[in-house]
Amino acid sequence: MPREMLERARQECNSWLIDYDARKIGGGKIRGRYRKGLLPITRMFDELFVDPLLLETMEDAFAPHGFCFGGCSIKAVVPGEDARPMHLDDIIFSEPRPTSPCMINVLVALDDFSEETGATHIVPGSHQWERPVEQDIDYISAEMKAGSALLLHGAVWHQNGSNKTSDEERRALSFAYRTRQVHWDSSREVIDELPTKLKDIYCSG
Ligand SMILES: O=C(O)CCC(=O)C(=O)O
Repeated sequence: MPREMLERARQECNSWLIDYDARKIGGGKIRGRYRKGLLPITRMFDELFVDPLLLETMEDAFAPHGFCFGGCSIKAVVPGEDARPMHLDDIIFSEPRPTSPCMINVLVALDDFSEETGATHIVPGSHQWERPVEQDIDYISAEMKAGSALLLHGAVWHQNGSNKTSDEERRALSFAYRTRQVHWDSSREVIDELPTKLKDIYCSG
């Protein structure tokens, strides 16, 4: 993410985030923060969604069926928040899934991702496995500096790590591209407001 966009995002995203019950380390609930459906709220990231290198990568990953843009959200992992269960994102599409990946999630770090702050855990090679997701399994941590991006194949097993710090939030912008083979509902009003290049790749069913 360009530095200027990163600075603005870090400042402005706090006013977008809303509270929800997240899992607390050791059990119970903690006040988590997230926001789904950012497209109606800001035009700040439109340029990023149509970044030529990203689009080229998606062309390759989703060939020959083509792809579309599937929306954007922000999620914070707050101090004391536990890891989410290990999962894969393609599971939201019903079986049999027409292709793999059905989606690719791009996670841009708005704060540094470290093992302490809850960097994403990834199980290498799991996108090729057909067995159910296991929780107790070796993983690698996607530690990265703010502004860096992680591309998650829809079938790869992953989870956010737990945030073991007392005062360092780990926020991430997350946006997805999906195969055109899967139907997706979207709101016409939002689509009409998008810049042409983004509108062209927005999932319209
Ligand atoms: O926030 C993270 O590190 C992982 C995000 C995640 O699990 C997801 O988008 O499905």
